Amino acid sequence: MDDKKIIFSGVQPSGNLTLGNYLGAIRNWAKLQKDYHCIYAMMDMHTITVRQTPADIRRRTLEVLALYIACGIDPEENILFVQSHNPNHAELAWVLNCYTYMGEMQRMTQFKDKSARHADNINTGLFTYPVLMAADILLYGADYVPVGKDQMQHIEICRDIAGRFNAIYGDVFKIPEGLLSKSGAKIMSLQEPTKKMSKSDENPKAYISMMDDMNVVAKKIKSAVTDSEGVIEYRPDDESKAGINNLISIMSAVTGKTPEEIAGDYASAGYGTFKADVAEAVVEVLAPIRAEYDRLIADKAYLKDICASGAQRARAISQRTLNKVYKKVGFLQL
Ligand code: ATP
Ligand code: LTN
Repeated sequence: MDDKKIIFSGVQPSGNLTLGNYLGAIRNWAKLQKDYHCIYAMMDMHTITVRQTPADIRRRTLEVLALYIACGIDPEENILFVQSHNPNHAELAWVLNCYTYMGEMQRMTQFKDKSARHADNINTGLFTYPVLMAADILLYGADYVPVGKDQMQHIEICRDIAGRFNAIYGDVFKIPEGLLSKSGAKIMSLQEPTKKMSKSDENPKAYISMMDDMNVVAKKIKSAVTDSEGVIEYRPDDESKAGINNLISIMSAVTGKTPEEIAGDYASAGYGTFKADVAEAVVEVLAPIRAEYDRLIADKAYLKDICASGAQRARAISQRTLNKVYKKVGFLQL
């Protein structure tokens, strides 16, 4: 094994991936593959913390994989697999549950958000979601976990759990670090720009799906909520500018220019012109990905082969960690 560091990340196949998922996560994963050993998973076990339609999870699992590849992630160089295809995740999660405190889980923002949104189904899986996520990461000895800002709290708790376990049993887990992308770390809803763009938003106008037709993408950007001030300025701390700030961030993420440069370019333009240009720039980035995705999703056998070999490779790595953990906690070895 060379001395390249290990990256682990994943998304849940719980809805059509959005521009937020792409700019905040997947695009960066593709960039990291040159310098790291990368392991990217489809987190299907996490999706059932919220009620789902089984056929949708199945279909979306392959869609997410096709999208990973369409975004430039090489399935030979990296390990791509489905979380539920490697039983080690559930096994380690159980052990880690016994080293995690109720109070820690109660503080999690995502738990608070999702239990408010799904008040009729506050299940214990939703509560211990971060423990399964910690298991995902720790099994592979990941050095870095590239995620959007909203997931940093879960990385912190993963580090706490790993550190606690190591303090009792010695150096078992590598302590991972979260890796935030420079631009696009938090793309906001197009309809309520103080909320993050989320694939599970009930209003489809709030997000740009990677599955949207290009004319729909353009239409959604053009109807994004802004303000009545009518000036294009980047004021990230001013909530009344949340809509414009968000469009500037999106433009910055797709063009590589800084938000200040963009605000300068459009200082004397109207919102209509600006929105049309943002729409064009976004479509330019998404259209080729979409074309490649359409080609890949037609070949289910190829995608399933990748899942099968990915799971095998993933398991070979994670089994070593799990064996060590089982031994340390005192489970009888034969
Ligand atoms: P859900 O709405 O179902 O909770 P989600 O859209 O937040 O899902 P996840 O599967 O939770 O998507 O996230 C996948 C990855 O995409 C994570 O690394 C997350 O931080 C990132 N991400 C999600 N939404 C955004 C966003 N709006 N901006 C930037 N990154 C995002
Ligand atoms: N919770 C993450 C998805 C996720 C994940 C992980 C990301 C599950 N396990 C391990 C990184 C590492 C999310 O909702 N984005």
